[in-house]
Amino acid sequence: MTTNKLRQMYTVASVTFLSGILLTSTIMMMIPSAEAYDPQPQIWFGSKNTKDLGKFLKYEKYDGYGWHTKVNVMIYAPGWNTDSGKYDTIGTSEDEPIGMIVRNNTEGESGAVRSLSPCGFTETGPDTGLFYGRVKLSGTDLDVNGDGKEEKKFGGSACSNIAIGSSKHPHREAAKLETTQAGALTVWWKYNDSFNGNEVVSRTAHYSMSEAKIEFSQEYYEHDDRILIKVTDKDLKGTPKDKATVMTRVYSDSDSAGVTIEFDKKLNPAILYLTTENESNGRVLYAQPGDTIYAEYDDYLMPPVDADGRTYSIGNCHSSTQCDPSDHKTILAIAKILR
Ligand SMILES: [Ca+2]
Ligand SMILES: [Ca+2]
Ligand SMILES: [Ca+2]
Repeated sequence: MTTNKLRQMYTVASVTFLSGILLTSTIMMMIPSAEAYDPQPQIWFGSKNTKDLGKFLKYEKYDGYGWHTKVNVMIYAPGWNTDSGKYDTIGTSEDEPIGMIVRNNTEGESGAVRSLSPCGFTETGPDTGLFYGRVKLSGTDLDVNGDGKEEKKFGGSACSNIAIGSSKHPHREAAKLETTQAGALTVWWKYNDSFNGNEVVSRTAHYSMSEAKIEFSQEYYEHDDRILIKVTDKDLKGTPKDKATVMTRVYSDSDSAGVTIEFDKKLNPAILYLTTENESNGRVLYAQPGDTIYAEYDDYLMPPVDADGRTYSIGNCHSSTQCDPSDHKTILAIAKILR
């Protein structure tokens, strides 16, 4: 055998040896330990309140939640379905807690960081291995409409810990956490507290106040048409009753003072009529044929930065009747009155 051939064989042998090591270590990594034999738990967030995983995952969502809304959380953990005949629970103990934390983007604001645990989840059915909980982002008391007075009944942070007995089922509300202008919610579950692993699954979603929209029902109106004005502000929708008065200022080229119209609690479209003869009053606006009409809404619940790059901060309340004004944006809709 020549020296050359020897060297070649040596090279081949070492490659085989090396790949042998790699293969062995790959296999070793793939062999599950006895206690982690079940599939690794997984966690998802979604905007749909459903216990059906397929439907839930169609509405999977981690961005664009409002400051005052609900986040649905699903945890897949077949190893914790210990009794196929009953609804099991997870995350209720100090050893294996489900915890939640909210971080707000502005330090020092009310509810800036809140961490809660343990918050229990229940199985979606007796034998599913899927566990479900709803998290309420509860907002915080603040002046939502710029009148200097605080709107109450927002806020509050609590875990509905099913282990210690709670009136609220986790499918309705596992926890609620206080939120402000924008930030993030993280839900985590420490599912293994054994000596060789602090194993945790977690997910994070981002939330923010958002810019409102205002629109007329049509671009052009005849003078005797019924006019509808709609305000869409996700930040006020679904808030408890009697929270805040939401108004729009409506005016025309012929009457720049115009009228102020109040929306109902559900923010249903407001109705407006036109007159060419009388002064503006109530829901009737003085306008001449050919005028442009205008509807304005002041949004005091703005995101930290709007689409144009302008920044907005939320004011603090020193008492319930003394609030620093928040930065606001005036949002405008226009329509044309035909001749
Ligand atoms: Ca079960
Ligand atoms: Ca107010
Ligand atoms: Ca808003």
